[in-house]
Amino acid sequence: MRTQVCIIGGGPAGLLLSHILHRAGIDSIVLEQRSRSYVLSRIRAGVLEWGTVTELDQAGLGERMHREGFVHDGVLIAARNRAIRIDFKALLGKQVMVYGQTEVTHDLYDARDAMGGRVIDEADGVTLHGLPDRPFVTYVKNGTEERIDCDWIAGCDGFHGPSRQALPKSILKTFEKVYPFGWLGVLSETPPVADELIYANHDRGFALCSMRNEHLSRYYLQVPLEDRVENWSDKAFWDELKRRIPHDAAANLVTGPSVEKSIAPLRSFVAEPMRWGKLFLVGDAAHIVPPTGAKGLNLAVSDVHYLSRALIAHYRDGDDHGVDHYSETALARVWKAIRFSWWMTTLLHRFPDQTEFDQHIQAGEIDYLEHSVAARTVLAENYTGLPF
Ligand code: RFL
Ligand code: PHB
Repeated sequence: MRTQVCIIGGGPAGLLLSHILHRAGIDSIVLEQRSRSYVLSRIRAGVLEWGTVTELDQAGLGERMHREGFVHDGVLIAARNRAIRIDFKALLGKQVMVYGQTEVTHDLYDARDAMGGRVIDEADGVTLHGLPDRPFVTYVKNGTEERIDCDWIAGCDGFHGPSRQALPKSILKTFEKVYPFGWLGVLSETPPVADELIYANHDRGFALCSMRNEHLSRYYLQVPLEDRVENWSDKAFWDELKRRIPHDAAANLVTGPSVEKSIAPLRSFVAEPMRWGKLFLVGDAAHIVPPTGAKGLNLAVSDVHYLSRALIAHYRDGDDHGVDHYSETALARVWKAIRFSWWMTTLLHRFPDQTEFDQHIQAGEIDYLEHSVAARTVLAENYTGLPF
């Protein structure tokens, strides 16, 4: 087989890239290791920056999002039984969209199907060859090895995929910070506790109240890294959540059976460069942020924004400026999101080795947020998303 762009990974980054390229007349094939039902059952992100909303709109993918998503004007940062409202709309005239990654992925698969896009699922043993200059990809489907020749490879295969590993050690530089805790997440078919998200700093650890729609809520608790889902009955989860959020929210909380429960570790990670010859790294393949800033999916979309424009300029105008500068352009935005996500994580969590000094700094920072419009504006500007 032959295509212009071989895309490894059928998550949001890979599917969106394939879709935007297709609309510009550029051919691609997406290779996904998992089954479609598996990809569509993963519960992940919930908050879209407005830049992400606009990108999806421009790709003709926004119809259901605008019908079923929820536009939020702000979030609440809670500590010591008080809630500070970060009013994006009043501070900056900006908003975010609450619309689950599962739904975004659904819309992307539907759009790929409608245009006859080639997405090959359950592709095993995907291997990159011929880099940096003469790329091709092999994989195994139904026991048969297949080969795809291509002009470019887009590595959209997440943190554990093979694309980043294809860069030689002499070229690849990685930066990592692993946090000493994880997030225990619960999805429940209950109404959200509040109209907006609540990020809670508490002596017992961080908690987050999020949502998918009027009947579906998503909650998270900071837990020790070595903790297990089996240690948490639904009752234990709800009891602990009530302790960590403001009393009035706890009094409003509607509990019910969990429909999903999982633990995710938190890390910050960046791989540089994001391009090596004919290989690009996109989304989680190149960088990971802790979920506290709600940035992971949004960064995947901004990478796709830069790369799709670069490839369109390459094929349409023979202009390689975007391709040549993809890595530095994407990384400039990535590092700002890495910084913000690290800052939100540091502001809101209890660290096992936190000294009294550290706790006073944290309390001072939250107090500053409460009393400074400038501080709230900085948070709002980063949370709603820096420009592409
Ligand atoms: P994905 O979604 O991981 O997709 C990569 C795809 O590549 C496939 N793959 C392979 N395919 C072929 N061959 C191989 N060898 C392969 N190896 C892997 C995988 O099966 C998969 O389908 O990466 P992508 O597309 O870059 O998208 C990134 C986002 O999924 C991720 O950043 C977000 O989910 C992060 N995230 C959040 N982001 C936000 O913007 N806002 C949020 O509110 C938010 N909350 C979250 C999150 C992530 C979380 N977890 C579980 C990590 C909350 C949580 C709890
Ligand atoms: C979610 O709804 O899953 C969610 C929302 C905001 C975050 C992280 C996760 O910061």
